[in-house]
This record gives sequence, structure tokens and C-alpha cells, in this order.
Amino acid sequence: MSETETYRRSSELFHRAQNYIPGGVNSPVRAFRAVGGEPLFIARASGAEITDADGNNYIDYIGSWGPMILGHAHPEVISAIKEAAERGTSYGAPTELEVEIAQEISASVPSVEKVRLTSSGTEATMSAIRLARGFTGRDRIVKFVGCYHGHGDSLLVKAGSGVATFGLPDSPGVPADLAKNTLTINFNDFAALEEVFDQVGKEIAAIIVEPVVGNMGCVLPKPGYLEKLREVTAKAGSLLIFDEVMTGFRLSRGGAQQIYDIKPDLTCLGKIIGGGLPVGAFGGCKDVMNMLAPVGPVYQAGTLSGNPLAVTAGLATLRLLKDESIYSQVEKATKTLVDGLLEAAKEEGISVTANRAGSMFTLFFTDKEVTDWESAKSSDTAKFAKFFHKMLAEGVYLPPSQFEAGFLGIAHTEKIIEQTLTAARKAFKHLT
Ligand code: KE4
Repeated sequence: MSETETYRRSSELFHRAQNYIPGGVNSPVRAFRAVGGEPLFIARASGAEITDADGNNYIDYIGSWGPMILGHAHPEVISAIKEAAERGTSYGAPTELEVEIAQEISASVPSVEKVRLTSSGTEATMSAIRLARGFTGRDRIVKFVGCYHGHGDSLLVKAGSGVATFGLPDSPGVPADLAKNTLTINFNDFAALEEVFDQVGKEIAAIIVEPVVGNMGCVLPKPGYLEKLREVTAKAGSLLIFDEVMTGFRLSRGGAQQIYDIKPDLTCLGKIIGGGLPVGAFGGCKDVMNMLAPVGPVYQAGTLSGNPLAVTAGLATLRLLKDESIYSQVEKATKTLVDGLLEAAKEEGISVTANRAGSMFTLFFTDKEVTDWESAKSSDTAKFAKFFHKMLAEGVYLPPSQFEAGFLGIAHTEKIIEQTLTAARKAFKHLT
């Protein structure tokens, strides 16, 4: 069948979508702009596989960008959602479900003594920043180049000329007067961190960080780096915010903070805690969280925050994740996959490096060790794009950008990993 035939329905839908939706998508990365070509429109998914509108099946390594650690359409999650839907879809009032999930999160992530639910990770990080500013009475925050925390105005900011100089808007529509309060420095750069806190530490409300980065591709903290973030913020009276929207309940039941044994002041969550439905959350120590309305003066709200269907999906997911053998299972599968990909590339003399943490991974088309945005962007994105499309043609759906993380779940069996590596050997063979 010709390529046109293979993707006919997706192509028709994409052209129709562009008449009504900017770029034909509701989130930019889905548009395949980083890899070229037209996006696939997905019709259904089950386990580790997704099926596009033309009926083509793929092994899925996006997993909805993180939520699907139990695989798509897990029967227990689906039946829980179905039962909940029979009881109505939204009440705009508190429910027992929200108490249950709050207790579940707090029991799993001990630094989260109290938690507020939202409907997205962006709302969670945006609210955590406001709360940190309200609690400390300070306006400045620190983020890291290459880290993404959703599209809140204070977080779409690029570095100014010097480490402690004003941030600059990283998108039209972000006011310069707001952006200047966000200082952006390189991840894993100890000297830049100490310089900022030596110069303006007492003005800084918070550091926000992806403790294991997923948004420049997967990048791990250097030994001692997260400890250093904790040290400088504690000394300056600033808050440390761990954005665990991606790593929460992914790297372990307690997220990255459990793996690295760091206690942040605030934690942002999302993705897995909604089981594929819209749930975000931010939480932390009681004295900070009690600054939030209606107890305290920092305002934050949401019509669908704690939505009963979304919380039902999240709660079912978190309860299934109590079987912590899942984490060693998905970590082992990810190691097998990444080791196999490195071996396959090496056989064809193709320069790649890989980073992996738990069941998150990225294959970088560079010979450099990737430890920050500078080294990540040394990757050959054109070669990545070619690899992406060759894998797609072989029935493997990777994240459509060199600077994204791939995700595995319990449905990625040994057989599926072997199928993926067979596809990769073919893709690498015809890459040059
Ligand atoms: P959402 O608002 O997209 O639910 O969450 C924002 C967010 C916050 N923090 C981290 C660490 C995140 O990874 C995200 C969102 N992740 C992207 C993937 N890189 C979502 C995919 C998309 O933007 O469509």
C-alpha cells in the first residue's frame, strides 16, 4: 500500500483540523514540526499499542507523555471510570474521592503534607510559583535552561545576559516586567547556582526544577546537584519546588525525591496521578500550603479541580501502583531497550548517547554526554527525525522530538522490546 494510502484518514483529518484548530493540534509538540511530516490521528489504544485512524498499529513510547505507566486502557482503570460516570461527571463540590487521593499522595510523597488538585501540570506549577511568592514575599524565581514547567507566563522565560540579570520573555505575550523576575541558569552548573544565590539569594522566592529533566530529553542531575539546590535555598530562605509532573509516581512511588532523598518545600504533580484524565496537583509542608485560600490569602481555584471522573482514574492508577514490583519491572525493560538501541546504533557506526532514569529515556544523536541544554542541543536533529520516521514505518511510535523523553509501562513486555529492537536495527541500517 502506498504511503498516501497508509495514512489517508490521518491526512484528511489533519487538513480538516487545521481549518478549526491552530496547527491542527491542541498541543504544539503533537504537530510533528520537529520531525517533519504530518501527525498521526489516533483512534484507540490498548496496553503498549496505539492504533491510528487508518488502522495502523504502533508500539507506543509516548504513553500520552507520561501518564500511561499501566499501559493504555487498563481494564481496572476503565471500569472504575465507567462506574464513576454513572454517578455524574462533575459536582463543583468536595467529594470523598478527593480526600482519598490526597491521602494517597501524602502517604506516598511524605514531603507533601497537604495538597491542592488542579486540572493540569501548568496550573500546578503556576500556582506553586504564586504560593512561593506569597509565602516569602519575594518576586524572583530561578529556573533552568531546557526545563519546561508548562506554559505559565513566569515560566516561559529565557536567560538574560548574566546569571543574575533580568529574564526575557520566551514567547510573545509574556510581559517583560514579569519575565524579568525569572532568572534562568544552566542545569547541573554548580558555579552559576552559587553565583546567583551569592548575588541575589535573599530576593529569590523559589527555585523550580525538574529533578530528573524530561523536557530537554532525559537528563539526570549530577551527583550532589540536587543537594546543592536544597542547601542554597535553605540558606537563603527560598523555597525549593520539585516539578515532578513527569517523574512523580514514574521513577518510584515517591518520585525523584524518594530516589535522591531530597525533601523539597513544594512538589508539583500531574500525568500519572490522573491515569490519563486531567489531574495536576501541588503540595508541600503545612505552613506553606495553609497560605492558600480559603485558609490563607494566596488565591488559587479551579472549576474542575478534583473532578470525580479524573480523580477516579488517578486513584485507580495510584492504587495499582502500590505493587512496587512494577517499578523494577519497567526499569529493567527500559534498560534492555536502551542497551539494545545503543548496540544497534554502534553496529552501524552511528554516534548516539542515551540517558535513562527509571522508565524514562532519550536516545540523543550526538557523541557527547548529555548533561544540560548545551550538550543536548549538540544532537543531530535531522538524523533524529530520519530515525523517527523509519521507526514509525516499522511500527514504533517514538516522541516526535529529539528533546522529549520516551516512556515505558508495564505493557512493554520482553516480546515488545525485542520487536522494537528489530525495528531499530532496520532503521539504523538505512539511516546513513
Ligand atoms: P501540562 O500543563 O501539559 O499538563 O503539564 C505541564 C508540564 C509541567 N511540568 C513538566 C515537567 C512537564 O513535563 C509538563 C508537560 N510535559 C509535556 C511533555 N514534554 C506535555 C506534552 C505537551 O506539551 O503536549
